[in-house]
Amino acid sequence: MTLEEKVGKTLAELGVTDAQGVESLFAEVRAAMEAERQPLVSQGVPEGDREKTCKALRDRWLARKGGLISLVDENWLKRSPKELKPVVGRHFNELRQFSSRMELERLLKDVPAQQRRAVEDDAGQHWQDAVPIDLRPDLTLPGYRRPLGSIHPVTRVMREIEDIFLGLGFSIETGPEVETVSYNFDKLNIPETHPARDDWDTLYVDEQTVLRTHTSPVQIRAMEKRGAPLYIIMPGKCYRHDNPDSTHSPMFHQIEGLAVDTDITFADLKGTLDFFAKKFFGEKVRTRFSPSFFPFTEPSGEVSISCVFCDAKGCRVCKESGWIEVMGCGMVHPEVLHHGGIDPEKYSGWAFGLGIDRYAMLKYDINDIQLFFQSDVRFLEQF
Ligand code: FA5
Repeated sequence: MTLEEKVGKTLAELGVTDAQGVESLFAEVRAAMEAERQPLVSQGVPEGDREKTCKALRDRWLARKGGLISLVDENWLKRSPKELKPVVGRHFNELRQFSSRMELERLLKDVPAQQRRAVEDDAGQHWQDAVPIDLRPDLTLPGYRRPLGSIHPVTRVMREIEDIFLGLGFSIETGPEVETVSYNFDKLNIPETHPARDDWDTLYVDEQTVLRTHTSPVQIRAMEKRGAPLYIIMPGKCYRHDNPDSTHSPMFHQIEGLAVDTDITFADLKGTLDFFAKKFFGEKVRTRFSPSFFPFTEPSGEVSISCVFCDAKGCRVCKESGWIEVMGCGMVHPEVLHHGGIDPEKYSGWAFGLGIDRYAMLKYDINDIQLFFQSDVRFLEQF
């Protein structure tokens, strides 16, 4: 039986004969009233229809003639049996109070205006959501932007250097960061008693194992693995017992280069490294080779480039010298070739090693190496 049908009958016709029956009947009416009002309050009504909809609801419930409350009054209260009248009267009064929410003024206040938007579906039909406008996704807004990471400046420079040598026909080799003392020192012609060992002293894992101090041990590993001829570069992390300051980090990156073949001369080394420096720092850059010492190369040298900041005129970066030292290099020591299983009578080679972090500092004019390792997004997002 619908609510309209129920309020059209007397309590006796509805079979309600006691207070409990009366109570549940009135509860049903209140629930029905709320069920009609609540969706409008939460979802709103398009502005153009709001007044009309609210008025229709008000009239349905509160109209003097034919409104549901009037019918309750007529058929349930006025025509109730004498013994039920007090209880029906009490529930009716409560219902009257409850139904004040259906007054037009109150409805217009509680029911919000809905901005009706026509949405066209795939079939080209227009439809309107039943979902309140403020809960619907606004499809015209741009999507969520997930912050994209960027390539770390050290990685960027590493790749740039790799690309230059890959273009020259070199290939990439890698080796372990936790290295044996033998590969890190002995096979590179740095015996335990050699004073040069102190320069590269490092973090020992145990007596025979170190965190490698340079990428040079990969030279030996690659010679052993691949033999000659060999044209390789070896990038990776290195570790030293260095206190952190603006140019030193206990962990840093190097890239090593090695060419082994018949008839390799110092001229090949000079030509290749000059080409590399011009590719990396710019065509205007000049290179300067000066003597140095590394136990694993003979002769050994240092490569400097004309200062890219002052065009070799002298500035704070080049310490007024006009030159910046950028790598160590030399002809591979015959003893090292021998340790790598390559015949030094037949083959010769050159090698170089450079600090990638310092190259990144030069490239991007960064004055503190620590910035690379602090993971500060404000710094990193600039690259
Ligand atoms: C070497 O490590 C040699 N193995 C390089 C080499 C290879 C020479 C092959 C000849 C032939 P050196 O100790 O100078 O060399 O280090 C090379 C570069 O590593 C330095 O020029 C510097 O750029 C970088 N470097 C060294 N220590 C640190 C550190 N603590 N923090 C940042 N960079 C460093």
